[in-house]
Amino acid sequence: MGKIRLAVLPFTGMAAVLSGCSDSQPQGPNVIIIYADDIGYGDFSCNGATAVSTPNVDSLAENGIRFTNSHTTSSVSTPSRYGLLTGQYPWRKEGTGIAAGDAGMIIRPDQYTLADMFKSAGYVTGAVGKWHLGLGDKAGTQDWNGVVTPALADIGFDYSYIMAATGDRVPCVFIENGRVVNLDPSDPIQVSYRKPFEGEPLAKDHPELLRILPSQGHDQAIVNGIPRIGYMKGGKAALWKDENIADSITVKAIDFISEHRDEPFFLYLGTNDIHVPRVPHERFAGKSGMGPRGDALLSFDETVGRVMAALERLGLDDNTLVILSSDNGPVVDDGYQDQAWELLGDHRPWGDFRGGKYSAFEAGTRVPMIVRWGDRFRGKVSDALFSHIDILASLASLVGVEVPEGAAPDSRDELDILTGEDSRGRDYIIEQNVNSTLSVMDSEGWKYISPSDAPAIEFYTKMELGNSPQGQLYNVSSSRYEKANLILSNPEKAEELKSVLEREVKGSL
Ligand code: NG6
Ligand code: CA
Repeated sequence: MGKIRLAVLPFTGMAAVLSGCSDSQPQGPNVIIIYADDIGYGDFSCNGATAVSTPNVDSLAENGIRFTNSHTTSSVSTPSRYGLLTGQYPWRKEGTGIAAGDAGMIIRPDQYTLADMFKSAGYVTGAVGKWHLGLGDKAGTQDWNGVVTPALADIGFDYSYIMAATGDRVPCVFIENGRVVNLDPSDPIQVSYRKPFEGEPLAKDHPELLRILPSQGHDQAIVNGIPRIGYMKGGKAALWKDENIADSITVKAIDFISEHRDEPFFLYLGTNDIHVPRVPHERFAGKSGMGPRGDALLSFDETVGRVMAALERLGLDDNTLVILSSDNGPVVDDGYQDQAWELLGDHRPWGDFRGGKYSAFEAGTRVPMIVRWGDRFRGKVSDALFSHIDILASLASLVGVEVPEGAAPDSRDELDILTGEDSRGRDYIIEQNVNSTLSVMDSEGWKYISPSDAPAIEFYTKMELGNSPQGQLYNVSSSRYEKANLILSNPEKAEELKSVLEREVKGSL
């Protein structure tokens, strides 16, 4: 269990915090989670990238703690975000796989969330950017032309400005507090994941209408000349322009911060960068020399710089805890012909690790993570084993909230890891790949991957999924690249980890 280290926390009302009395007077810093999409461990220059430069992320790292052993719960977005926001492992709950753009709300209003936790501490809460956890009661029943409900307000967010799912899934619009932004009532929106709309050209039949061709899937609706997943019609004035998505998200995030500068706030900022389709603004197009994937990294870096500059301008930088991380590991070609492989050169988005997005191998879930809180942690590097599942309970500890019985069942208070004081970290973490193969890793880097008959490699993305009909054992500390399966030479370790996993699946440890 993490303990609050009084020395680093500038609380004024410590007694109230320690007694768990938190409703009346909010304590603790503002908190911003910048959650990147599909950015890999090796994508930032502070983590060793040389082909691309991310100065704003690097500066965050120099002034904070750079974590080398931090993991998402899952190697794709929806389950990973579910784990972060609820503190429950996504594999415990049905329907947490990659969500369609018309999926119903996966986190139900009665479920406790990270936003609820902050609200109970008296914070104003906001979510800006990528959502991808469903909206409305049931799939396909959302009123895109009225108010979409239930929505984020029902799970603890006072304010939201979001993309329903991903850049490559319809509806291609922003939704602010449940209403589609800029919607012209005389041009209503229709959305379907079942059947096309009459009169709407489809990407699969009209390649001549496309600015970017799909490499896999992405052959349904055409929006802004870009092929998408799902069908939509209407809502022309409301459609986002892909080039401007990063700016819209950044501006709304900064507006939220500025509006709430005088009260404690929590902001969940999910960037669209660097998910496909990668269509960066002209400020970045062609600038990385690595094609759209590299350009999107520059765009992400700028978002980080603008948010940090805003905090400084508003005098909030010393009292705001910023956590920067990513929802899953990297992917190169993720379904569009954007020359990502051709232009990758020597860049290794996965760092020294094997696999990537979708994978049970390390690069699927081992993501970059930086924590900055003013100058408190300046220049630290932490190799402690950490999982995003613990962010909820750790931040609850930070702001003095007692998580209600039964809520966030898998989340533990590991604030000591987040503040850099515990350099060893968790005993074990549990991870999940795209087909729900579970792995367990301990603080010495021993990692066991459960047997699975699912494919070993995803054909189109060329991603190794880490599946094998035999159990796998690696030591990621001695050899970061999971190559030699050690299960036969060290069956005891494999058994130990397997039983940890079995116990965790049954309940919690
Ligand atoms: C896949 C999509 C991929 C991406 C992913 C979700 C195809 C062929 N591939 O199904 O492009 O959208 O889902 O990514 O459609 S995530 O980061 O949001 O989990
Ligand atoms: Ca993702």
